[in-house]
Amino acid sequence: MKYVFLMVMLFGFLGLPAQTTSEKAAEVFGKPRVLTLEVSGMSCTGCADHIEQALGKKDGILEKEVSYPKHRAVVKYDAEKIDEKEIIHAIEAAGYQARVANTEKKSKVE
Ligand SMILES: [Cu+2]
Repeated sequence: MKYVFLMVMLFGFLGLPAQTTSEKAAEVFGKPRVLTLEVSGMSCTGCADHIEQALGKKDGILEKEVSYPKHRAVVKYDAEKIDEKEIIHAIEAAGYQARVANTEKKSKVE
């Protein structure tokens, strides 16, 4: 039981500076948010690269990771510069379909 307590202490200690860092990032980047999209229309890993390039040209995209096998795109963006609609539109303009994945939308299920 002492060991568990020690682990909690350790995680608490490690978690604190991580939070401070993300708060600092918020000041620099505005409002960073993460969007997970289900992407259809990809037929190879080249398609995933193509979408990443298209997203890279958009202002406000902080990080992007497109997976062909998972049919998924995870985009970190600055909500003050770009919104979900524009991100989806950029993917559609590149020739694919995208919609918000259910994973982080639990509140909408209620
Ligand atoms: Cu392809």
